[in-house]
Amino acid sequence: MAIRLEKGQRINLEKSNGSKLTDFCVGCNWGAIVTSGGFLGLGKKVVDVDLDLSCVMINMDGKLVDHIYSPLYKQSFLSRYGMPPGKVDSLDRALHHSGDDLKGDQDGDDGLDNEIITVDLNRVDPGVEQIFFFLNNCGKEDFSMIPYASIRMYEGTPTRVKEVFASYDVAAEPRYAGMTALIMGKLYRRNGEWKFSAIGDAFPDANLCETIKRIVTDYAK
Ligand SMILES: [Ca+2]
Ligand SMILES: [Ca+2]
Repeated sequence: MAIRLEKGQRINLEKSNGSKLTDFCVGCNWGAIVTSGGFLGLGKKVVDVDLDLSCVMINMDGKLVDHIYSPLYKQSFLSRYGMPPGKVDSLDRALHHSGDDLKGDQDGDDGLDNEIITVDLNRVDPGVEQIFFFLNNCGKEDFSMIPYASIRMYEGTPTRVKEVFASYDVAAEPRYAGMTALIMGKLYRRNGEWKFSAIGDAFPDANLCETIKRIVTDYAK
């Protein structure tokens, strides 16, 4: 049975059969915004939602050592924040991003994740102590308008879910008004073992560079 994570919850990566979860996907599923405007609800309009699932790797000194975010971010924008170009693989090749989804589910929840980062914990560079996963919205919408957004850890591949280990859901709620970034959670080492902490904090960050700065300043130490 998959664990339904609560905000602030910390879990061991131990499966029900006692073995460790080391090879898995971190996937994010979300929907486009459907408005039923117009006469008699005709003229249904779908507003694309471009969320970006990204992650940053932090060493034991709390320093940013690696990142995965969309290569579609313009370098002229990133360099204003001193950030390197986006990429889909971590330097140690332990993590890989499936690619940038620009729209979200158009016809309701398809049950599949729109952006996925595959993780092989056995390959993570020994210098990496924490891996933060976060979401940014590239459009004008905030998380009170996006119908659903969830993050989950599962075994399988980006196109085939074998077994869900844990999930964390963010529903469209008024308290997310103005919030465009979500720090979803982190993998972290404790006494040589990897654990996961569901953070679930929302922020009105204008872009992912602001969120990365926030993670390094407020969360990584
Ligand atoms: Ca995206
Ligand atoms: Ca989906």
